[in-house]
Amino acid sequence: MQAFRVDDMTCGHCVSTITRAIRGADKDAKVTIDLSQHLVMVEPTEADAQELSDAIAEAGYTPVPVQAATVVAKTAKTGGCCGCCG
Ligand SMILES: [Cu+2]
Repeated sequence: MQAFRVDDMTCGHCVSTITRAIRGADKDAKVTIDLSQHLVMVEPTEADAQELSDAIAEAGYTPVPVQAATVVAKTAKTGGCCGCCG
């Protein structure tokens, strides 16, 4: 999995633009976006990290590659909970 932090992704419009950009680079990619954490996670089928990053940049955003393992660990830690019951 490839993961990017995109700090200038701020709303649902950005999410759909970025999703479309990634699909343009890799049409069968599985795209998971966490808007609150500004995270874009991609399960690519043919594009590599550089191509995905370029596609996001071409859409007008600033992707910062992050370690997928870090993202998973962080997500696992917070779980599906909003934090209200932690
Ligand atoms: Cu937006």
